[in-house]
Amino acid sequence: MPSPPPLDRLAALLPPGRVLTDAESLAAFGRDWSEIHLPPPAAVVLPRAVAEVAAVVRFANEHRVPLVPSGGRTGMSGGAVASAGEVVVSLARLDRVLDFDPVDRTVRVEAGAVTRGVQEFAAARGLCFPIDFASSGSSQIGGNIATNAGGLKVIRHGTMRDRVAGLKVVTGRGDLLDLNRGLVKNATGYDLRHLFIGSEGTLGLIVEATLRLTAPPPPRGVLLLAVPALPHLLDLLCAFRAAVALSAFELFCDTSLRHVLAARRLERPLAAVSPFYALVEFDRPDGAAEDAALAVVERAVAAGWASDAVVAQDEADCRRLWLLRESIAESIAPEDPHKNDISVTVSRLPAFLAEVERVVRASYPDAPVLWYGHVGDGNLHLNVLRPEGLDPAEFARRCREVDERVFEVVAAHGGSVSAEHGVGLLKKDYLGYSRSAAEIAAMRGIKAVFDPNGILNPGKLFDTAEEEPT
Ligand code: S2G
Ligand code: ZN
Repeated sequence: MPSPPPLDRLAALLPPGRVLTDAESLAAFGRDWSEIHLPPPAAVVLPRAVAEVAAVVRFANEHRVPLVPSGGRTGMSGGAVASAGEVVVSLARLDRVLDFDPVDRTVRVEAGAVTRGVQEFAAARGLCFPIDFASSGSSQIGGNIATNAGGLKVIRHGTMRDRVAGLKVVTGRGDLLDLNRGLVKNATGYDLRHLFIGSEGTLGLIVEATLRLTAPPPPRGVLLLAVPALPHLLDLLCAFRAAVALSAFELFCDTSLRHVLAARRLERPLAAVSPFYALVEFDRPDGAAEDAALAVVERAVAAGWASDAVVAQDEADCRRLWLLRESIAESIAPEDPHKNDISVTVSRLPAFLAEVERVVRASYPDAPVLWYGHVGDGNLHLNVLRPEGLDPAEFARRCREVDERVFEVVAAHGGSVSAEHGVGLLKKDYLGYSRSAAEIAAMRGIKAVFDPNGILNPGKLFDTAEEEPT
């Protein structure tokens, strides 16, 4: 545990009331949605200007005080938790929309801007910020970028990486970098933007982003298919993709659905119970698109890829069907599930899912396993619920053992042990299943360039040579 920082010197850097040390603030700002409980931070600072962020970083370098960059704290991998008396730097007060350009179709926001607010800002100007997930109402743009968040519409709009046209970061050295400045083309050497996207606060603090917006989507069609088995998932995806302009292709199992129906007191969307469901969203500018989608449904039922379907009749129906998918995480949260967030290339999904199913079925004979995720982009969220009466520590130990077998399957398929939730603390020990020793060494080298004193989010993502346990 580092020696306590000179908080009086820290407080002198910021206006009054922006350094918090009360127990409630320390507890709240020291954790994220990963529910990892570790010693509280030494303090929380709330800068409201880039210059204040830079001053805190200089202070941290001078006194070797570790910092934890913090946004909406909706992370699932412990990337924003305090673990050893760090100072949490919350960007929540750095939350302004700074600029909007209708010609460039970009909006420039501070890192603490809430994702939902940026979506609403764009919509009010006839455009769209298309990155969306269940936590959009509390996640912040800086954190979305730091974890390269994906969410529900990646098959059409990509991840945060594809939406960042410019990025301002304060590096671990205290330098302010103004990267790419919104340019569409800029072939002037390494695109440093992409080093900071997904770096989980280990290279710099993201303070501002220029985000590329899209034209507003046409009216959408949404349908829910009852899917009897996983092997034909790709047939379904490819058939819809060939017939309509897809914007989402999500999967969830009946156990996931049952948790949502119970939590929200909803009726089943289809008469029959099916092992799996696929939620398909597509552009429906006219009836022809809907007819094309319905033709695929008929073909899928005839081929046995699906057994039933319900088609949204209006926007309210679309939201009703989406709620069944979007509510899964919150519906199972009270049971403190063991979460996985794995991905492979879409073409590998059938073989991958079959192998994962074999491992999971053999490893969790008595635990409910929930399958859901963005299978249209190869991302599966496998959540395991603790069996009644099983000791939490024993359950966690068993899950870690099973994770190794699941990650062996992921590695065999060239996949990722963390598709969109980041590595943080939770996946750090498994990084080697997806990144080679040479890659991790290169990442350590890059960390040394931008954060030579190792003050930024130490222990997250990987250990530097100095942090490695002896
Ligand atoms: C989702 C939300 C977090 C989780 O629902 O797509 O990313 O794993 C997840 O439940
Ligand atoms: Zn997800």
